[in-house]
Formats: sequence, C-alpha cells, structure tokens
Amino acid sequence: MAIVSRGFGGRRRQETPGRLPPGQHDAGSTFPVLSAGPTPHTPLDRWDLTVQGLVDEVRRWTWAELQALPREEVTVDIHCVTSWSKLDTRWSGFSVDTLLADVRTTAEHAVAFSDGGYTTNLPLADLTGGKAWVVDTYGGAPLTPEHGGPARLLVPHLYLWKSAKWLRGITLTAQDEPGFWETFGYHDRGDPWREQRYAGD
Ligand SMILES: Nc1nc2c(c(=O)[nH]1)N[C@H]1C(S)=C(S)[C@@H](COP(=O)(O)O)O[C@H]1N2
Ligand SMILES: [Mo]
Repeated sequence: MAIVSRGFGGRRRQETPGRLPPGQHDAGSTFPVLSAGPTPHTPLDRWDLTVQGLVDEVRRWTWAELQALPREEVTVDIHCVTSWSKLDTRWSGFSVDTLLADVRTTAEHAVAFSDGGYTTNLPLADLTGGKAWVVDTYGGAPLTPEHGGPARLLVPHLYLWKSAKWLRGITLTAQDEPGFWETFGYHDRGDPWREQRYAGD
C-alpha cells in the first residue's frame, strides 16, 4: 500500500483532539510506505541484531535468540514528518531496555543501523525507559518487508524517520553522530510535539 491518501472511514479528526501534534493529519486506515531505497529481503537464517560501539562487550542475537526474549505488546500513535499520523497502531516485539539490560556503557548517544545502509541517531535516553522497541509484528501479523520486516525500531515519541526499518543493530556512541536524514537537514531529535522537523526548528 504505497498510496498516500487521507482515510475517511473510521476515526475522525474531531474525535481525537489533543492526539495530533501540530501540523499533522490523521491518515485513518491508510498506512503509507516511506522508504529511501529498495526494500531489503534478508533471510531470517542470515539475520541478526547487534548492540556494539561503546559497550563492555558486543551483544548479538540471532532471530531465534531474539524470539526467546520477553515480548511486549504496544499500541501507540505514530507521526511521520511528511505530516501524516496514525493512531492506535498495534505492534509487538522487544523493549530496547531488554536488549540493553546487562550492557555496561558510558554512551549518551546511539545510531540505529539497517540492512540497505540507512542510519538514524538518537540520544540513548530516547531508546531507554520504556520508550523504544524492536518490533516484528504489526496488527497481529508478521511485519511486512515494506514496513520494515523482519524487524524495525519503533520510537513512537519521535518522528517516524527515527524508527529504522530493517534494523540490524544499534551502535552506542559518546558523541552525537547524525544519521541519514539528519545529514540532509532534518532535525537532530525530531520531537513531533515541538514540531522539530528540520535543523533549526
Ligand atoms: N531503513 C529505513 N528505515 C526507515 C526509512 C528508510 O527509508 N529506510 N524511512 C523512515 C521514514 S522517513 C519513515 S516516515 C518511516 C516510514 O515507515 P513506514 O514505511 O512503515 O510507514 O520509516 C523510517 N525508517
Ligand atoms: Mo518520514
């Protein structure tokens, strides 16, 4: 579903005052796909997830090892910088807190990286404290490749470009290192409630 259109079925904008950040509209039942390049298709037996960088020891999970971790269900509103928001999206996966639980680090920043080369930077504090997940289901079904399957990052309190699709790992860093869109002039943090769309906002 790459068609970007406003949904007129279901939830009306008037029914959800206070849930749309400034400048956003409700995409309704549509779920636009925004990808800067081709959709990778990495087989699960060649997939793993890595936590690396400023860590005491690199951590790596195969798909099977990831599946053995405690799973969380999350229902959240998501906000794309191109102005659509989608309310009550339902995902499941693994809290980043779980992945970082026994990691010793002095890092204050992180860079998420993906198959295909996409990167996005975040303050480590935006990935911890129950605010971010590695998700592999959407709406009760395996996450489709277009939306980031087999697994993507989900950081719903920031604009959706921070939620890296086709996630393969997180690098913890001492310094802030801009990712793909941040290098092209998008805001370093991207808080939709402060309308931090572009650098300088
Ligand atoms: N790897 C990767 N992740 C990505 C992107 C991308 O191009 N590549 N686009 C980002 C942007 S700009 C948005 S708005 C969301 C879109 O997610 P969706 O296609 O599931 O709606 O993914 C984000 N994550
Ligand atoms: Mo986006």
